[in-house]
Amino acid sequence: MYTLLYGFYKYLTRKEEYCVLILGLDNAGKTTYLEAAKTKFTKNYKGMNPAKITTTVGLNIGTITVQGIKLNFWDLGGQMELQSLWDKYYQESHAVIYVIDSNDRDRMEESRQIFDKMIKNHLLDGVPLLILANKQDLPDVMGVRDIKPVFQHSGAEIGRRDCLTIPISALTGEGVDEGITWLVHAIKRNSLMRPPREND
Ligand code: G3D
Ligand code: MG
Repeated sequence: MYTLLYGFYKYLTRKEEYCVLILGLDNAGKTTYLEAAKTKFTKNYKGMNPAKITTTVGLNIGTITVQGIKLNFWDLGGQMELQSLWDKYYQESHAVIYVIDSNDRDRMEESRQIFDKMIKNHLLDGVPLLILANKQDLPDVMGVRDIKPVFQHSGAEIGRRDCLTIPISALTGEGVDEGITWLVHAIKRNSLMRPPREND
C-alpha cells in the first residue's frame, strides 16, 4: 500500500525537465543573463554580484522552475576554443538562447558567423530560438531593428521553428521575464518533437 501511495505521490509531483543552451560570443552577457533568470524565478535567490562573475571556462549550469516545469540552463563558454564543444550539447537541448552584445559593433560580424554555423546544424532543426539583444541599458547601442537584419541573413535556417528577438538588459533584468515566459510556451509547443525528460 505504501509503495502504491508513494508511487502515486511521485506521479503527482514529477516535473518535466527541459534543457536550454545559452550561446553567444564571450563577453555577450550569457552568465549575467543566467544569474538574472535565476534571480527572477527563484524565491529568495539573492543573485551573484555582477562584479563577481568571471569568464566562463567550460560550463555553467543553472536550474529554474517555471509554470511547473524545470528548465536546466547550460551556459557554455563562448571563446573560440570552446565553441567547438557546443554541438556536443545540441542533440539533448530543447531550446537555444543566443545572446548578443548590442554594444559591440566590432564583433557583430563574428557573432553572426558563429550564429550561422550553429543554426545550420541539423541537430538543432525545429528547436525554438530566443535571440537576446543584450546590454540595452547602455547608451547608443544597436537596437533590435538594427540587429535583426544582421541575423535575418540566416532566415532560411531559422526556418520552421519558433523564433523571437527581443531587447534586454541582463544587468538590470529588463526583458528577462518576457523571454523566459515565451520560451516555456515555445518549448511546450515543440514537446512532441523534443519530449521532456521526466524527473522527480
Ligand atoms: P559571457 O558569460 O557571455 O562571457 P558575462 O559574459 O556574463 O561574463 O558578461 C561580460 C561583461 O558584460 C561583464 O562585464 C558584465 O557585467 C557585462 N554585462 C552583461 N550583461 C550586461 C548588460 O545587460 N548591460 C551591461 N551594461 N553590461 C552587461 P565585466 O566588466 O565584468 O567584464
Ligand atoms: Mg560566461
